[in-house]
Amino acid sequence: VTMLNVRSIDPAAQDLIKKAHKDGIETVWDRYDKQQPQCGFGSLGVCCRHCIQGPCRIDPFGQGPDKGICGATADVIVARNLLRQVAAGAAAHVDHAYDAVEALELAAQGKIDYPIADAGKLKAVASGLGIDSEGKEPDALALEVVRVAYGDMGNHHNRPMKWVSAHAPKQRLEVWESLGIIPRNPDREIREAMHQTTMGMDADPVNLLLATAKQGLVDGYAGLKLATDMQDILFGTPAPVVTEANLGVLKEDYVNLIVHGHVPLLSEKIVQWAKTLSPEAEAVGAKGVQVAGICCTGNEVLMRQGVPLATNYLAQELAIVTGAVDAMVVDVQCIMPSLSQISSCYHTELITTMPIVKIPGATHVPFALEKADEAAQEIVRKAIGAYARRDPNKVHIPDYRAKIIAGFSVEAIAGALGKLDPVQPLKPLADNIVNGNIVGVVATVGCNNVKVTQDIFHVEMVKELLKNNVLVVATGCSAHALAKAGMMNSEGTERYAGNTLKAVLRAIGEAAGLGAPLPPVLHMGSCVDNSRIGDLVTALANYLGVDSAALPVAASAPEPQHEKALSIGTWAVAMGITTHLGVIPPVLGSKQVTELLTVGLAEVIGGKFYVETEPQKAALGLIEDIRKKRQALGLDQ
Ligand code: NFS
Ligand code: SF4
Repeated sequence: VTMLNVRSIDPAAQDLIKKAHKDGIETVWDRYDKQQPQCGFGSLGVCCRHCIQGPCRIDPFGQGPDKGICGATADVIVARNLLRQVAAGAAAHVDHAYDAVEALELAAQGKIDYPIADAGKLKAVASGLGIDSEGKEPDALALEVVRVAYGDMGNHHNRPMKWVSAHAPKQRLEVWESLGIIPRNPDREIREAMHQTTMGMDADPVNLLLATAKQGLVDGYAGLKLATDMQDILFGTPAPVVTEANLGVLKEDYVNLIVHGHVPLLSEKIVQWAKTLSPEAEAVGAKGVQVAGICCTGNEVLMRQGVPLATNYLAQELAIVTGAVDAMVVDVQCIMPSLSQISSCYHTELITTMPIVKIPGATHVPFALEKADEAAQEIVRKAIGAYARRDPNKVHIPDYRAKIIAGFSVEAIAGALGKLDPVQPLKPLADNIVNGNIVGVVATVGCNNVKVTQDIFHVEMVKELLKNNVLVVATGCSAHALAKAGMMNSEGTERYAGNTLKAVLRAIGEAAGLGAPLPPVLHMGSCVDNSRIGDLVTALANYLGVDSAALPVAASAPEPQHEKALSIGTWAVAMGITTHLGVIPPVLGSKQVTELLTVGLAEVIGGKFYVETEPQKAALGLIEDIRKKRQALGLDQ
């Protein structure tokens, strides 16, 4: 889906790509061109470097070697590579979640300056885990919750993780149990995946794919769900906020500070200190400090603090090309190393913060929970200091921004629906799905990928879904794309939603007191917040008394790039959900693995991957899948 010579459909990005060329800046698209042609073996997943007798590669045309030196076939090599990728994605999310658990522990012990913001969520999480919160102070209760989380992280027995058994749909637990894929302890499972895929281990593609499915569950519960729960307790459960998206949110007369990465532990502090230190910005002639977000850290502070979105993954470099970004602070994941070279061409201070993410050329301000306020102040002051060095001749802020309503946690959705039915808040949604006003729900998630014209797949596919009365919920860089395209506001409902969907969104909007329809795409947060989508699916399944695999619900990562997108997708498939990918992952070198992922898996686990590289076709394919599920439930004749 690359439109000839079009790198992006985002007008701000288009504008800045031109400026990058004028300024002599090399971007991700230029480097992509220099990589052409990309290796065919790698693209098909048939190269192996798991031991140093290799590298080995299989000839996909059947004329050269059909086995690696040790005898591994294409099926084995592809399946092993996939398992490692999914395990790496899960590792990133589990590491993120672990940091959040640690933060909650230290907060509850009073050792760090992070007050527990949401005692209500704490109680809800505790009760989900079977902990009685009666008469307990939040700090004491939080420590009990933390103990369960650490219990999962350090579980040395063969019992299932509590975070899984407490939160998964009941029918799903039975399916996973029968397949033997319920995780015990995330670190152990990830370690086992590395072991299982090293030289001379598992040579059974089916067994390797089941292990991959298990990693999906590690990701979904020990990563996404755990991280979101901890972060909501610490920083609050999102509620609707109104702001704007796209690089036009940067302001010429303000200090512009961008937060980029994934973990809100530091960015929450930065948002707070940017307000407090605003007088210092005024002292250097700026009107204040404007914070804006890139990637999932951006989504986190958007959802809870209403901070505007700057842009998504593929345009991170272009933010600096505006010449108006005084500082960009990064934490973990999806951070292009090129940011350092590009910021050196402008006045931008690039600041790394984490011990496992250092980039030569960037300033490193070490972040530790115990000294979070100090680090945040230092970073805001660096941004203010850089403002004076800004070169007005290099500044160009493209004047594009779209109004957005975000903050749709499950709690917020239930709150809005509760205006229609306070006793059973899910009933209005379920009823409208059952009667067909809402044909189904599709979650669009994941990244941008340089192989696809930026944002085009997200936007074009979602247009088609909305037109066909499918409600869309979004997270990650997909949410950014749809926000920038004007699909997260009430005008978007009038413009894009089919008639019956529009009527439902109008009714909910009126009842919720918005005075306008609910947006047709609900922003549910960052990539770890895919747990919120999981919670919504679980709640709907429980409400209707069916397996999540039976629901008229589908998922899509239209432009996936990261291993995390694969691990999230694997979790969705394990939930029994058909999961579309708009970019082909490196598996086509094995017929058997490809067949299992797209067909065979469905027989055992209920969900499957669906690959389609054309947006309209993908939308129609997902709708067809949803229609089949409706029929099976007896909703459509
Ligand atoms: Ni998700 Fe978020 Fe974006 Fe992809 Fe990267 S930011 S965790 S991985 S690129 S959506
Ligand atoms: Fe080659 Fe086997 Fe070693 Fe892989 S593990 S590099 S296929 S010999």
